[in-house]
Amino acid sequence: MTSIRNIVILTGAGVSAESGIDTFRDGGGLWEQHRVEDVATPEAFVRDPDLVLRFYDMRRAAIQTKAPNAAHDALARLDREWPGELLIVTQNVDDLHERAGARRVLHMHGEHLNVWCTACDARSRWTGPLIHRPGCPECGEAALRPDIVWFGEMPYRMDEIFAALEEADLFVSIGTSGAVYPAAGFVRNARELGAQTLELNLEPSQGSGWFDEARHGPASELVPAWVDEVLAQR
Ligand code: BJW
Repeated sequence: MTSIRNIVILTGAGVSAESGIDTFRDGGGLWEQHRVEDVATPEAFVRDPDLVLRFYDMRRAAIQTKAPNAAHDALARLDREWPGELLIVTQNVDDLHERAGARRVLHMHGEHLNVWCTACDARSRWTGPLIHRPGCPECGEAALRPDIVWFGEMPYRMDEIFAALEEADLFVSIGTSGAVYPAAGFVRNARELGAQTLELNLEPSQGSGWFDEARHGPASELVPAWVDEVLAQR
């Protein structure tokens, strides 16, 4: 590994799989149990809000019973100890990076434990259900929706992500299938901007061929080993 200072890490559902949170596209994953267009689009929310709210109430409750695994712990250690710039861009809507202690985390697809008021535009922390149409903590209107980026909506904080990619010496993608854009395109953006690129995933992702190096296996093994390696060459 040549000298690196600035790191951007993209994480996906595979990082949380060993914590017991379902991925989307693996066998038995969420999209085998639910049609995307029924639960993860703004049109679905207009068509059948009860179905969508129940789906997210169930998952919001479930993530609160899960705990970070060795991959989250290792990334939190890297965040604490890495002296250069570091940004963990996560597609995950759970809070396991933060519960492991990571601070430099950006949730590009939103967060289960936030709600977004479509009346006053406020975002608030929320741990309970939404199915009974509670009022917004800020304005009182019963206009809350999950603060999740659905298909067709713009992911969050893209300017910050691209600014970090421009400065990155190393881009690492962990536990993501490379099926969903714009995140799936970050490896190509990073390469064009001059970064080295590394994939850590259970199996080759859809974009595996774009990475300078790919290592395959469970995140709970690959990530701690890679973090040891990168911290050793500080
Ligand atoms: C392990 C493991 C272990 C398992 N260890 N690994 C046609 C072409 C191109 C793009 C489009 C198109 N038509 C539409 C689009 C755009 C669309 C899109 O990409 N669609 C594709 C399906 C084609 N994208 C959007 O709409 C996005 N918005 C957008 O593009 O706005 C316009 C724009 C333009 C330009 C710039 C910026 C913006 C919004 C996408 C929103 C995604 N939202 C979701 C759902 C949230 C709701 C919810 O949570 O219910 O976010 S989709 C779902 O997929 C979720 C995830 O964050 C995302 C990515 O999934 P992820 O994390 O990769 O999970 P999996 O399951 O796919 O993969 C897991 C991987 O882990 C696997 O590889 C396993 O092998 C591995 N693994 N165990 C290590 N133990």
